[in-house]
Amino acid sequence: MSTILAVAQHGETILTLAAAEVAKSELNSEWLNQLVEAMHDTMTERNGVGIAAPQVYVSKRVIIVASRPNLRYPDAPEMDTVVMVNPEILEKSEATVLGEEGCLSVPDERGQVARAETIKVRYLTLQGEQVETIYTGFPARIVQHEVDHLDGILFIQRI
Ligand code: K1U
Ligand code: ZN
Repeated sequence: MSTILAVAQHGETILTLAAAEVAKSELNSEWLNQLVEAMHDTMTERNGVGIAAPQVYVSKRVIIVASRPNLRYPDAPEMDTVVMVNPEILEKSEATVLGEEGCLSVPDERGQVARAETIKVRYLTLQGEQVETIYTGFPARIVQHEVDHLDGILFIQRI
């Protein structure tokens, strides 16, 4: 059974807050696994390529990144879905690229946003394993957009 959650919309306070870190005691927990499953179902139902917990009214530092080729980014890599707990962008390339973004919380608006082309990110898996990885291009854009949600920033503030 899939669980589709309501998505917070531009203007709602939850989207302006800095989300709280997930505590060690919450890793591997039933509630965190259920939250991520429901976020995944909601993202898929809305045809998104990413989602952040504050968008479903949970002010915690959890994001999902799910790059796939699309009309705007036909060359985007098809990634296995990545769940990131407490993600931190450790490094950003000086080089930036302009690219179109949309947002499940800002319906009917699209805009060109400059983002670092390459980033190094550190995060925890749902099991608490620490991962460091480098993303470039569209996946890097999605991570930056989703981490912005954790800091209370929407893409329209970057246009
Ligand atoms: O966080 C969100 O609101 C989801 C958002 C993620 C995102 C899209 C594009 C660039 C960065 C981050 C979406 O999935 S919007 C819908 C979408 O699939 C899409 C929109 C514009 C360009 C490419 C894809
Ligand atoms: Zn968004």
